[in-house]
Amino acid sequence: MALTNGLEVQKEILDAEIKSFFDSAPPLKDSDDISGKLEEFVKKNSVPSGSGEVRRVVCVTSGGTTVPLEQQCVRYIDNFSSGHRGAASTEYFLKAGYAVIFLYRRGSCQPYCTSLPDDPLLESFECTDDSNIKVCQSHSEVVRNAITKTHAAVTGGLLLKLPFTTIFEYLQMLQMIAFSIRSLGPHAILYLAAAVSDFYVPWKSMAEHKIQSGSGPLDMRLVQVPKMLLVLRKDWAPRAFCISFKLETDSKILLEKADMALKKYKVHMVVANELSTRKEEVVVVRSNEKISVRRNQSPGVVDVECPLVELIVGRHSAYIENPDL
Ligand code: 9Z3
Repeated sequence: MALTNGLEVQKEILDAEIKSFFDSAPPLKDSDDISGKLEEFVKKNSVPSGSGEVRRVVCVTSGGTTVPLEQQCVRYIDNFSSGHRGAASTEYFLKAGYAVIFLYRRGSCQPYCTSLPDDPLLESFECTDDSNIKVCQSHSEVVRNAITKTHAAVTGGLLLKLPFTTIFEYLQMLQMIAFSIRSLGPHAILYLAAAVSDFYVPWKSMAEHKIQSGSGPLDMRLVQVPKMLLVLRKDWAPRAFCISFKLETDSKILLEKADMALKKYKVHMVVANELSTRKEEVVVVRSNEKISVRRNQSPGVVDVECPLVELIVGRHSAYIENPDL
């Protein structure tokens, strides 16, 4: 009884922290537009296909959130995430027949675009005369692939791309998405590959204008971002198949931390990865199994996300069959 009360008190504190985070966050500028797009997307993908199959929907989060230091933001804290994991995974989920809500950091990697050159516009095209531009032969295949596959997925209503920049935008949008996919029950997946800031400056205590230099060291207090994973699991979308990611730089603590996250947040799966080897290997951690997933070295298979998504689709199918297991 005492323990139950203790947990209840902890949950109440967390709920209060989360409420305060959302209440004080700057409101999303285009929230009506986003909810309209989400509603339409989920509605379209809720209709069973001709074969009677219900379409599965995955929300892939991708790239890193920023932490603004000024309300009229000149400086911010950022992180390393390129968004490659999220973009590549989106391609494999689409290939597996899922509809994808791609919640991505503005300017980060995009599905079907990961093989484009670093400066796609300048390196892929050339001007043939004053009025004509053509794709360079060397890049025509990847440009064609990027354009046709993206357009097919978006116009077919299978890919909804929603950009974020700050931690405030990311968490507000994640909550909106979780609420909108609730109705899909176990057919939905939350695949949380975005690198989310652990600390932030609360909007109310943030300087309004550019912080001035010249008066010695900068003294600034960052507070912990409330851990939303638990409420995401319990309250926002309790029946969705939930996959979080754990990143560490020290391989000695990685699996232990992934295990802790699995138990603490009650997600269905934690994908553990180490910064330096994240493109080669990840470990899928579940309550009853730990599976190492490696990038296939054979030519033509380039991403670790290919076998990772394949494994997830299998586990998701089992979950749909029996969500209580
Ligand atoms: C990941 O661990 C992703 O796999 C990466 C992918 C960000 C490493 P890239 O975008 O890299 O392809 O360059 N994402 C989760 C990172 C994170 O913030 N995890 C939190 C933590 O480790 C838990 S939610 O504490």
